[in-house]
Amino acid sequence: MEKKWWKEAVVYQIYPRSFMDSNGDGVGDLAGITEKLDYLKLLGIDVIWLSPIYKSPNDDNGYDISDYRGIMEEFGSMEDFDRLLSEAHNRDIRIIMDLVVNHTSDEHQWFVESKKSKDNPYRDYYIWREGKAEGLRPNNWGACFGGPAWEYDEETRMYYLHLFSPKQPDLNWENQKVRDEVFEMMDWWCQKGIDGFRMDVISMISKDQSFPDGKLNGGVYGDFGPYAIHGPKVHDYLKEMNERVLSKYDLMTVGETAGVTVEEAKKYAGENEKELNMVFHFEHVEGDGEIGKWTDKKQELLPIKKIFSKWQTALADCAWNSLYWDNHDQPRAVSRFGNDSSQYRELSAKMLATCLHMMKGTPYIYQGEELGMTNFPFQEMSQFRDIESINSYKELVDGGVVGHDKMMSYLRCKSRDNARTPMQWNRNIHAGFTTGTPWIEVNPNYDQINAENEVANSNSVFHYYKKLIELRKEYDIIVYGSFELIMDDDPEIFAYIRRLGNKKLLTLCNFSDEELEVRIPEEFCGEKAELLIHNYCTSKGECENKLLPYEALVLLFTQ
Ligand code: TEU
Ligand code: CA
Repeated sequence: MEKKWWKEAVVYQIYPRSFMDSNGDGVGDLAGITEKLDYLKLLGIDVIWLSPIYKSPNDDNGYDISDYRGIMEEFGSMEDFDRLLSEAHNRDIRIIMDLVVNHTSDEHQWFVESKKSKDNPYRDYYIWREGKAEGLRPNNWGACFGGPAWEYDEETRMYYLHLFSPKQPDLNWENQKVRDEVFEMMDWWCQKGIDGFRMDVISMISKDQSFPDGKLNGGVYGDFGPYAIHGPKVHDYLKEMNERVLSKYDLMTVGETAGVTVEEAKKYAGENEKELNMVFHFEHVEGDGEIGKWTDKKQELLPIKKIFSKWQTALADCAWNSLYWDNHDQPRAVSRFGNDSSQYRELSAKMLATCLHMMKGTPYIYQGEELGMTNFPFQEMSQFRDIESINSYKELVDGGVVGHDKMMSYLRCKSRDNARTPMQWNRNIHAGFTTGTPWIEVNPNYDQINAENEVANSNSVFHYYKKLIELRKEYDIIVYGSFELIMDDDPEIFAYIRRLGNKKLLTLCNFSDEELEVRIPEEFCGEKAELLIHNYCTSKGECENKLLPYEALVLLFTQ
């Protein structure tokens, strides 16, 4: 496998709104990020993925962009961005930008023009269709944040497509001019010296132009999935993007591709496909829902393990994996996959980190994950800011599908706002995130869980992540070794072997709160082993046959 810097890197995702507020307006900003670069350097990460910082009316916290070449006023200015980029580069930290080009904001100048008339030069920048008949939408598709995917416009008496909110109209990628604009804009950022892109819902940019009705699946609206995800021309468009922009620079690219299968991923991220470096699949974070994405049940390990193992094996020689437990759209990893009780929070956060970082692929850390930050104890709807949470409540509770209490339980478990509460820096008011009033409440557990404590305590979750990152730099086998799942059917233990040259790496993780018997494979017994990392302080023999609650360890064998 070819060596690449982005295969050896660890990425840290920043959700700027919630990272650090430098001027007391309650909203995180670019200067705040710059202030914290030394913290990130100490952690040891190589790349920052910046969630959107562009001009935006914030219907979806920046994922609705009104100017791709301007900075959101709340976040600062272009000078602040340039300073952040150069200060990051001074510390050997690269920055990749969120590229949101499936849709724009309805306040983007292109859409403002597009709406004006049927013969406006920007009309075909978006997807306009006549209704099927008077008062009937072009088809039955539903939007991701609730309601129909078509919005009627009085002015020209036509509908425009929005797969997300009505304030996020979909761009028409069929139009060469749209592609030209997007590629020029990307090139402009590359010229500035950025290091790559995370591409928002990039799998949705090509739509079946016959716009057929979707299956209802028991709901009111049809599923656009088969006609708008991995659509007919998506790979042509990405090849064109690669040829015209990506191939001219030394970039890292990762596509957000919900619903992607292994076969499809090989097209997006295959080593010889000339599209992207890697994709985010969603199989381990989706599919647990009872009503849509909503559930309040804990996921079982077995299916998760099978999913990871499938991806590890399937992409082994032909593409590259991304590795993540959470991001700004998902609940907190330790609350979801670990155990956030005071007894097991730290142990299970470290266990999850071990399990993920020792697999093959590029690991992504979501801000606060390195502190073991938890979900938020939401009590009432007024505490939510996320359009998805608020709309889902309206649709499901006001619509009589579930009761208030059940919905609150769903939201506490899966609301995107769990990930969006402010970063917990210290024990000062609002966790040191802001001197003003934070745009969303700070988790009340910040007096115990905060960066200052974590950095000061060498046994913390933070220092554990730091160690994992150091190990990746030291041992090639962690980056390039092959992967083999062992103890396949064990419902509580996630164990695997990596191999490279004369080295073998054994990772053992207990996902339960019980002490478990474990049988270490014969081939390891009696061999000389080095304990690379361990989340308990006790010593460990290589053939020990017990795993303590949430225990995780990594053993290196050299032949
Ligand atoms: O998310 C795309 C996506 O697939 C979401 O529908 C995701 O499944 C959902 O948030 C889970 O609850 C991206 C961004 O990451 C998200 O923040 C944006 O809201 C969305 O695109 C629209 O740009
Ligand atoms: Ca601010």
